[in-house]
Amino acid sequence: MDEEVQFVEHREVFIEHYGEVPIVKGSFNDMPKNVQAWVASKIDLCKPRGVYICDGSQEEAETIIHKLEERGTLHKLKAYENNYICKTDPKDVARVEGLTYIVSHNKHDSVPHVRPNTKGILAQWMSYAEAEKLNMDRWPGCMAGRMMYVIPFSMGPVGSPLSKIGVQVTDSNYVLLCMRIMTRVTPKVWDVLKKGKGDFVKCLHSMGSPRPNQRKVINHWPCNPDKVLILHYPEERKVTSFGSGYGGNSLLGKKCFALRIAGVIARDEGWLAEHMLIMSVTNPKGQEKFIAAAFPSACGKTNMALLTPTIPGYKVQCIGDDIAWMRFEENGELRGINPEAGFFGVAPGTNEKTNPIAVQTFQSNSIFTNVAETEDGHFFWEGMEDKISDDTEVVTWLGGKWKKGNPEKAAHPNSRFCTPAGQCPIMHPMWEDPKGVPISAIIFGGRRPEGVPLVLEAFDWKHGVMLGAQLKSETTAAAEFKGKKIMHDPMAMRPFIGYNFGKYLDHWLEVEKPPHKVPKIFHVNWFRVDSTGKFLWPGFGDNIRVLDWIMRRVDGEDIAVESPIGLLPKKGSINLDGLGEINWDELFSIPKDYWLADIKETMKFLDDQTGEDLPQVVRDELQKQADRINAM
Ligand code: GTP
Ligand code: SPV
Ligand code: MN
Repeated sequence: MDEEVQFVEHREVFIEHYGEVPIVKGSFNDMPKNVQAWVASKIDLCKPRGVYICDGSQEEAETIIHKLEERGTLHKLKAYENNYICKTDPKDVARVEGLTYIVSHNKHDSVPHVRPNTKGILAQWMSYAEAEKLNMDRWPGCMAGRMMYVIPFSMGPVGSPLSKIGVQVTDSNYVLLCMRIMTRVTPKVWDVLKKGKGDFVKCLHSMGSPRPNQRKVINHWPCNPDKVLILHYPEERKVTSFGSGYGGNSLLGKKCFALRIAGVIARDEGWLAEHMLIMSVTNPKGQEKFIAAAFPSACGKTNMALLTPTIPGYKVQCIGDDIAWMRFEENGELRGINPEAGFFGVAPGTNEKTNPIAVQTFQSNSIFTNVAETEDGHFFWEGMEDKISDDTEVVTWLGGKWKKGNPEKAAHPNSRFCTPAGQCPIMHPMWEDPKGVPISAIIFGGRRPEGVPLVLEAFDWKHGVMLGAQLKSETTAAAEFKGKKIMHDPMAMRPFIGYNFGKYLDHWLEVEKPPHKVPKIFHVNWFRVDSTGKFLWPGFGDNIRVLDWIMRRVDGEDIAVESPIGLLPKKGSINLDGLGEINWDELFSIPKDYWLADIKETMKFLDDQTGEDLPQVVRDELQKQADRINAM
């Protein structure tokens, strides 16, 4: 028995009170012993005024919402049923990648051997000693005067062999409300833990704003921007996140657990935890395929997962919009689940034309963060201008007055809707199937205004892994970066890697072994522009045309031609009926100068960033690609 467990048993007399701290809801005793021990140690550390053990019930949601409304953190959007708006401190609006670290005993378990004078961007490492020092300056007493919520949750359907369990401790009830939407919050996970080995991922979160307030609280959104620190301890399956209440920083089931920690578990157990949507497409012949797609943050996963086809006879159904856990079955088939239970989607740009399914999904029971509001209680953001008249009064995310034509942004570019996936009208009947769905194709993509064709197919798995490794995209508002520049985002995982990226590529290469049947890999780009800056491809619902081509390729149809960078569609093999003018030649051109410069830059980037850890197979694939481009 470890020390923490002994400690709790010693104190069992204090159940319903832990020391001086009342358990205001739930029972300590109902939790598995190892959870009790861990929570106890966090009470001792954070010194909350009470402990609230969540049960996931509707009544619980109502109580918390009521509290947050009273305090002013949440505000009801009166045009809808059970929709709320929340505005954060303007200093807490996106993931903070610069303050996100992996802590491990051996540095190179976490980060690759970069070449001299290179700043690694594929995860940041911190030593245990440094982490301990920074933690001591943050955690002791950080929940003084606040309630500590204990959230039992499952990533994936409760009890599925593909699912994993977490417990999040947080002092933010906004986080609790979002976790209830994004994950499966239920005390049933206690039973799963008690029946099984008892392993759970430990997720500790605090806004870092003890009472009395040291810092002026803005928008009823306590946080501590100067002390944000998000640490992952893969060896202990543990996350600690301090100072921010926003999205991926605080909903710890999401990026911290389901990608960074799960990535390490997946490596150890032989599966894949990826920043991917999963969707199903059924063609007019009634043939269905499941497709997984990895695009960097704010590059179109939610939109594609909820796509409304513009060509007749096609049906799209959604499994997940952000994260995929995928495992090879004994028969070699790759099957995937969506570990999440909700969508935390980018609001701006979402409207009845671009994403009608998302709009239908978040008509009720949803939380909108940093969007604007119209005078009659509707949400509003950029891309919804058609919905309001010239004199509709809008209150911006910053609280200012706004009318159509005002050049300022009404909503923050990273404003988000948080909505239950179960409400989505096109969820696939198998979306919660414990066995997952069979994956037939994997797609990578990014925002590439220049040079990169609409779609191409990898020659084989190894080439596909290289295509994933060389993924790049224009920066977006999902993280703290300012301005637009093309940035490498290998496998769409740059901000979410939990271990040495070279080893991660090794892992991807290793899964191609008998009896595993690896899917075909593709690369797409919806964002290429012409010389006037206009998108060459209409995107959104019309992306079904590209998915149709991909499905036909999976079936082996002869509709591809070789190019130096992969297999391109034969001219005319993508259905463009009813689209009007599409400049095929420009959309698929591969300018030699561009690609020569690009492959050179990519080779240097991957060599600088992963050094000796870059798998030789990937080096060879890069070299072969460079040779093919040279010979163009
Ligand atoms: P995260 O939740 O950050 O992981 O983002 P995501 O990958 O789910 O991106 P999302 O689908 O929310 O799209 C982000 C932005 O890209 C939105 O503003 C969309 O309007 C825009 N977008 C999505 N798909 C397309 C497309 O096919 N073409 C164009 N031009 N824009 C798109
Ligand atoms: C992303 O940035 O990829 C997101 C949003 O999905 S967050 O939850 O903030 O990570
Ligand atoms: Mn994402």
